[in-house]
Amino acid sequence: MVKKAAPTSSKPIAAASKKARGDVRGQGDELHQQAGGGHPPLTTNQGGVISDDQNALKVGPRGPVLLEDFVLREKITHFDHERIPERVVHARGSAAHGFFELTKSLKKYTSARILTEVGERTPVFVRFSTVAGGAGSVDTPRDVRGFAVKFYTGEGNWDLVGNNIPVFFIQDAIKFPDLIHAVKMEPDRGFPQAASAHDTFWDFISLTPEAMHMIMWAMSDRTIPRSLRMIEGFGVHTFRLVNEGKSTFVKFHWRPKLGLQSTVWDEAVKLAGADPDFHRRDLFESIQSGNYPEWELGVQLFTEEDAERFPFDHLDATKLIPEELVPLTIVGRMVLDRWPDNFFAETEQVAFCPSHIVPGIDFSNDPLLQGRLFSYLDTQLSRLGSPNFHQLPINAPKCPFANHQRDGHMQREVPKGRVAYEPSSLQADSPREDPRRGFGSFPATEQGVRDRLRSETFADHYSQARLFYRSQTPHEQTHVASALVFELSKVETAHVRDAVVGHLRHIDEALARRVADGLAMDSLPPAPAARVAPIDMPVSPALQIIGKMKRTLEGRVVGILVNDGSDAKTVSALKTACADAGATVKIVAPKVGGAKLSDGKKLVADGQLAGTPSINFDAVAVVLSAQGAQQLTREAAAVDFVRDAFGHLKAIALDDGGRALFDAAGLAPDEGVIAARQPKAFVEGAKGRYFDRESTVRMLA
Ligand code: HDE
Repeated sequence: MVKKAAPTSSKPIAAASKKARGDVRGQGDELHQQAGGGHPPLTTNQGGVISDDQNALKVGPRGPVLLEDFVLREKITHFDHERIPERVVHARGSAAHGFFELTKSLKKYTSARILTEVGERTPVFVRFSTVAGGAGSVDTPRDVRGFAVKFYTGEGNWDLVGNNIPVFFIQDAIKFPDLIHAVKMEPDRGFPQAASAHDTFWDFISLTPEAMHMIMWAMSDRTIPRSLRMIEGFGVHTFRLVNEGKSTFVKFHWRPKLGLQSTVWDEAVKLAGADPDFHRRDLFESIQSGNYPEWELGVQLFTEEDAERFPFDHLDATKLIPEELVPLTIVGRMVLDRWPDNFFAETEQVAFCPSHIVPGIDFSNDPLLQGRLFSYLDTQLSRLGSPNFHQLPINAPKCPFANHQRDGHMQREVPKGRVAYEPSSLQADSPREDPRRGFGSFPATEQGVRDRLRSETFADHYSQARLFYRSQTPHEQTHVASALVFELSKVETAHVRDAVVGHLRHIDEALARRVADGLAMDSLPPAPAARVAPIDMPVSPALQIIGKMKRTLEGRVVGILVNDGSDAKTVSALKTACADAGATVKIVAPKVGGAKLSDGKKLVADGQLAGTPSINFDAVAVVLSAQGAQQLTREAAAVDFVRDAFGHLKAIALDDGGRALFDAAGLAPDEGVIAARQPKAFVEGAKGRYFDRESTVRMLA
């Protein structure tokens, strides 16, 4: 037994005694390996080379650590300060670099170069986010998705900070803190995280009729997207395009090349457990594999006179402009082709502000937008801690920029010269205004009473909610009703549930009845008084997802479940057919090392069965030998693999072994269950979902 030295011995610790115990200096038991290439020396932040980064400076091997150890203190202190406040909303996000390319000039309407020069590419950084959850929350709650684009234009940065839904909950920015306090976790209990299904949210909503249109969108499948690559984006507010003193109103839209697609609710719930990073991983993997996500930029252009004829106010952010009323013109495309090098430096530190605008684009009087113009700069100051956040590489314009702002925390620039003011006469190269090239606000004439007012034209809260609901396919209407039942079933306070159902009566009486029935209400609660009776607008199929879904396997993922003995030819034919149709194919096996197929060769798995449920895929194939199937009927993860794929309305290819597993799951085949020996038929089936199956697997509202 080694005798331990007294830790506080007053005697100097002799080198000889160290040696006797085998204590070593400058290294320990770590197994450093050469990663190839030359490793640069590890240094402190002051550039001093560090000799030992594993052992703190001590008095004797078991003695106290010395305060003098500046290497230890610097490392720990920096670590202690690694976190910055997360965003108060939209805390969880994923982002990527890319470019925007104009395909149609808007020269007639705007002087903004980014919208006038066809073929010119502008670098962009785009961050997608959920709204309510914290930075560490999951990717798939029912929530609005942020869609924030920073264009690094030659005329300065333009931030189009949008969402995947074209309207918003409230009409005036002064209500935003209340909305967010209501949806975030409740202050006394600290839950629920990333969920609107609780009393405070629905209490606020039930007392805020203007939210009803947005509620229809929030309860639709828009808030449970399959992939961030398959969402639309909207600037939401009306903006202006300005050219030679003339203003045209504009709404901005992003349209995904892969089409819109959503999950089904049960899938979204299970994804939260199976892969909390589902959307981030999907975006990362698609970019890393060269399948770059792409969107078209569309604009709706209209004049003041057009706007006067709309049966709603274009300055009200709870209203959209149906495409059937003002068609969309596609003017460009955006491609995301580079994942950030560092999550914190880029995705976390990027600071979007709707007030970042370029000459030729201007704001409207939308009171929600006007409030946002203040909020974002303000929040960046507390989140990033310095008014110099624009100097961070991800935020800095890529065009030259100079002014007389000085100093402040973390100033990175070293301005030269005596002059930090204007007017000045002392320095030839000091920056000056340029009335010709500089931003000029559109000189709109404004007049009115100074008061806390709301326009009478903002008073219709139900017509567009009705428009949205009635424009949906029957399947989508069912999803809205079921989502309302789910959310309100989590609301403990009966009068809040009643109040929400009361509002639904103004939207669609049948919807109100479905939801009331789903909540086992004995009778329909009364509808609240409405200041303006809702009108019936012509339905707008452009508001659907299912009706607009692209039948394609591009950008989708197909999972093939195999086991030892699976037929190699069938697996290979399915793989080829799916890959040829543009899908990514992943092999799932009970063991991650793979399975030995019928040809005696080992097929390496991309995922182990227990950790790779069918929830990860858009369609699945199950190819098993008789013996393999027999084994897997006793494995819950395998039974769930087919049961969930079926329940989530996916195409399923089965060979005889796969069919045995399917039968063991107690399922009855339908047209979406396809013979594995018919890969072409499977590819066709896998291009969509089988919504007609839904009523056979789920009791829906
Ligand atoms: Fe935001 N919003 N918001 N918002 N918002 C923020 O800014 C705010 C609104 C949106 O990926 C915050 O940097 C107010 C509408 C996105 O970094 C904050 C109001 C739309 C992002 C803020 C709104 C959005 C934010 C929090 C009501 C769609 C994430 C962190 C007037 C058009 C950007 C931050 C990113 C983030 C305020 C309403 C989109 C606090 C006051 C409407 C995509 O400034």
